[in-house]
Amino acid sequence: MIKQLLAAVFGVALVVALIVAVFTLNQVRDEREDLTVDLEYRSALLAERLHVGLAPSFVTPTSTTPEVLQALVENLSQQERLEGLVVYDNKDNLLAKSSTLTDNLEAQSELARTAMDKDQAASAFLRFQEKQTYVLALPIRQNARVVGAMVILRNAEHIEAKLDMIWRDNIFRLLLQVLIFSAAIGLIFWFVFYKPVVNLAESVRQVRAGKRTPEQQPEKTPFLFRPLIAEFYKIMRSLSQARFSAQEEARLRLEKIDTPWTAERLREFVKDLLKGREIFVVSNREPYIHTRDGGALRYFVPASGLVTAMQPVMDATGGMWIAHGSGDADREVADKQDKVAVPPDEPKYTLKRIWLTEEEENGYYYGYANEGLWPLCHLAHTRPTFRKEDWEQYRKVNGKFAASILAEIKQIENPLILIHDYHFALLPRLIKNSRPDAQIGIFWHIPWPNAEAFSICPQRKDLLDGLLGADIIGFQTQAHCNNFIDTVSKELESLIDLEQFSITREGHKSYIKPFPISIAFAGTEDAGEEISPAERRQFLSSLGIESQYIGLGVDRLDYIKGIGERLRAVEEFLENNPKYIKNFTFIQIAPPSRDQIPRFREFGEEIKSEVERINKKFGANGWRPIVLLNRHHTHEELKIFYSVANVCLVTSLHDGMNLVAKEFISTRSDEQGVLILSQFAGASRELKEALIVNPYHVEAVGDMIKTALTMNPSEQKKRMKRLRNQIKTNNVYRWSAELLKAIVSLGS
Ligand code: ADQ
Repeated sequence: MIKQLLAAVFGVALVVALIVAVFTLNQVRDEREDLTVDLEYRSALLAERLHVGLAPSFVTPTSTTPEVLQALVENLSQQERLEGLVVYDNKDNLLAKSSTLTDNLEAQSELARTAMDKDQAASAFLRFQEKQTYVLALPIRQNARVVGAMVILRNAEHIEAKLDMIWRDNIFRLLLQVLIFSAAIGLIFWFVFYKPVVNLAESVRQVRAGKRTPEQQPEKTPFLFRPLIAEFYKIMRSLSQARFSAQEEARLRLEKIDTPWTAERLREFVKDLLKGREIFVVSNREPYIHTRDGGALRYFVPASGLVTAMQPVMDATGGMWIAHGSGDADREVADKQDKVAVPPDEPKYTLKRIWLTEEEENGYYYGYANEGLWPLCHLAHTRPTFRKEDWEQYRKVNGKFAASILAEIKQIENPLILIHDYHFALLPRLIKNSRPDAQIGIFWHIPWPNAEAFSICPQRKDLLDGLLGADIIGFQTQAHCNNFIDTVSKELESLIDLEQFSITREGHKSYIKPFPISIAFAGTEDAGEEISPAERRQFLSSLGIESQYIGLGVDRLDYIKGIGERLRAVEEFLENNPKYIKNFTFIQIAPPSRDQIPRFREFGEEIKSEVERINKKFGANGWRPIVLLNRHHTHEELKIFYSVANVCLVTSLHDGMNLVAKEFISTRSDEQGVLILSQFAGASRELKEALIVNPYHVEAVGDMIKTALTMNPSEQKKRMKRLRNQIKTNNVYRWSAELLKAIVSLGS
């Protein structure tokens, strides 16, 4: 807006300046002419008078001595206040000159000669003795014969001074005009355009946010915008009606269980379920991260299924999300209580940020959570590291989050709290001890290992006790629930009910239930996603790929994802099926993850050198069997990769669920493409129509790539259809609904 205003002011200033310049040039030209004519006229009269005084000195035989002539010249020059007077005889000899003339008189004598030759006055403006000077030469006649010449020099400085003054005055006037015009434009812009547009935008925003219904168009609207505002009010009323109908429809749909879950349906469901109660969500990663990008304040939503799952719930309840403030501009936008209203463009709920010191983040997040619990829960043969100092930080940070939550729920009866993931195993107990009336659920996104594997953890009893402070402990699969029950029975004194799948400890009962997480796919948003063969070719050639067959892997660069095994399976496949050489390319998207941790960094290096090794082995004539892309890709970008792949490989060594498998399926509205899926990913329990593999069995995975690439289109279609139906029915909106229903229905 400011830019447009400045441009308008600049434009007007330019036009005014041009007009003033043309006008001033004219004025200066006229003024110069007038002043010159005046000077010439006065000089001519003066010259006549001087001629009378000087002519007698030329009577021959001369009676005037050079001294007398000199005295006469000095005298006349002073009398008439001349810059100087010079007298020549008709042979160009200088006879006398005023003593004030010190510079070279070449130009003057030239002018005198011209005057004598032509027998008429000659004049010029000259810069002489650093002054603008008017020089007039006149022939001196005796009896109609030219006997000499006199040259008068007159000061002409006043002409330039006058012209300078005209320029100065006009420039001053110009500045004044620009100032007045700018102020006028600014005021007009503000009151006639900006204010009405801002008011209109605010009305539209409020209607869009559902904060008010569009009443009649206000009587007093600026004349200029009247037609536009009338149209806007019509659109707003339609929007409001459409929203009302959508809500009604969603409410009706709640009754029918066979329709897919959508964000709208979830919103309505949650409103109905919670009846005005607010929800408190806790996670390590925040849903909005603010950063400074070269001076500009920006925010982004981190790529995670969690935000998709929770956003409609938060929209509906207007609750609070408590998370670690990790953005470099997070503090700037938070208020004194560390809170910020989000989504930033259309606030619906509160994000409360918890600040962690570097020591806390290193110990709690990188140390205990990611070097301890992550490898402990994933059976991927990376040894967990349990450092005493990390554990202390983990406890401290869980305590810090607990204190913050307890302060927020102080005034709320039966507060509803949903905690996410392995970063907060101690939190349910810390809250429950202070607030037994709180309804607490925790969802463990990663696998729960078997009891024996878990038993190596020195802090296992504290972790289990911490988790058992929750009313509901959710896992991705039934197998993880079973492992958890076994672990508790082995480690803690408690009462286990296998009918209800509950654990009672010190009088408090926790239910253990599977809630397989999913993605937003509702099966209605897929129209138009298909990619034509020409677009596919063009996209691939932009990556330097000419192959006909494409394999794809999309993972964080994490040792649990089985990327190394997958690359060796590709190697095996090419070795056994040489006709695919130059005809098949495997694209691996793997941006670095948690690379402050040495094992994660080393893993990145291992993958890079594996790719180099295999590419060296098979690569020829510009073709490489593996293309490794290690920058972060947005979900939109990933969709294109999913669409062009003939086969997608998800070969995790162990994985809670794996959303990449589901995202690949949701993108394939063409019902083509094959998913190869690890039996150790939670997703394999639901996605039965995928080609299920043991990722450690590299040869078998290699053979499965061949099976996938040779699968006929009708078989692909049959499998993909079933896979898509499975995700459509069990999408993330349903996941949120089931989880909340379970927590709420238990009571405290
Ligand atoms: P993650 O281990 O991070 O999550 P996953 O479920 O595969 O694994 O992916 C999460 C999201 O990150 C997906 O939306 C995916 O698109 C995105 N993603 C993954 N790799 C990416 C890449 N290379 N570039 C861009 N985006 C990428 C943890 C558990 C999982 C569990 C989820 C959700 O480890 O088992 O499924 O939480 O509960």
